[in-house]
Amino acid sequence: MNYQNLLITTQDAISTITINRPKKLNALNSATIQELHHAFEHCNTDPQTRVILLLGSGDKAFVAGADIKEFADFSEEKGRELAQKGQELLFDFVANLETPVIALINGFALGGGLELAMAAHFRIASDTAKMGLPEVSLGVIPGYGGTQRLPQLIGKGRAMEMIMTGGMIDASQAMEYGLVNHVVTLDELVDCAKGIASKIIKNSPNAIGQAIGAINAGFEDGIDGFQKEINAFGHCFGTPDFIEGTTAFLEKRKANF
Ligand code: DAK
Repeated sequence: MNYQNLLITTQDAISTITINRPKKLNALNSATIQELHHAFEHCNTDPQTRVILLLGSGDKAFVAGADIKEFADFSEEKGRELAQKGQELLFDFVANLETPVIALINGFALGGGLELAMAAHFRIASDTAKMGLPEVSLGVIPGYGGTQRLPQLIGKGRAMEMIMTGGMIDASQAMEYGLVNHVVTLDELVDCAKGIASKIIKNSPNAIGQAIGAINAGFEDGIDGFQKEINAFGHCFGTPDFIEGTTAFLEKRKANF
């Protein structure tokens, strides 16, 4: 696919998807959401890709939210329909990918931008990053999973405050809240993510995909996460990765997944 709003590179089993609308602070319009869906689907099925990094172009923003111009005249029905579609196409889609997705928050991550970063499996921020869910200042609420994922990540009280005030927190506060796993300088951001990705790549991709599914199950209503873990655990025993992992250990060599 010829992307208008994304740049994608793949090197050393790491694919980097860069949202490339710097003049609009990488705001998510519907075309970008469609392209992201396609890019994530492509990377997830690409045998050359073992980890996906997601970042925003430029040094100012990861994503400054959903494109306000686009949703300014939505009706109730359209808002509901697009929230559903957006979650299926992108936010839930990313959260449930078997391939690990790391969001690199390199500046503003606001509204839909923070929701996208929260859909990733974990986040690393630059010390210049600012994060918030300012939707209530526009008369709406977070519509791409923010009311669910923010309290899961930082706790209910903190999420209530962030969503009600619509304010921004900086990277160090995000670190204290557990919203991001690491804070580094902007210059170090990509290298830091690649260093973590290179550790992930040494492990079984099948087991990692199963672990993501089991962890996510614990946060889904009506699903028994422990049972999901039992089934996923059993599934691992029937895979070539398990044979390679255990054989390599017994032969005192590194596994080659
Ligand atoms: N949408 C569209 N354009 C945006 C944008 C956004 N979210 N954020 C920034 N831009 C554009 C600005 O309009 C400006 O464009 P030009 O005027 O140059 O053409 C350009 O990016 C540079 O922005 P600024 O000139 O404002 O830059 P500053 O450094 O002065 O300020 C800022 C940076 C991040 C503080 C400021 O740009 C800002 O407050 N941006 C808006 C933040 C925001 O409120 N984001 C939206 C949150 S609400 C939905 C589901 C979910 C959502 C919506 C619908 N459905 C299912 C339908 C989610 C909603 C949200 O994300």
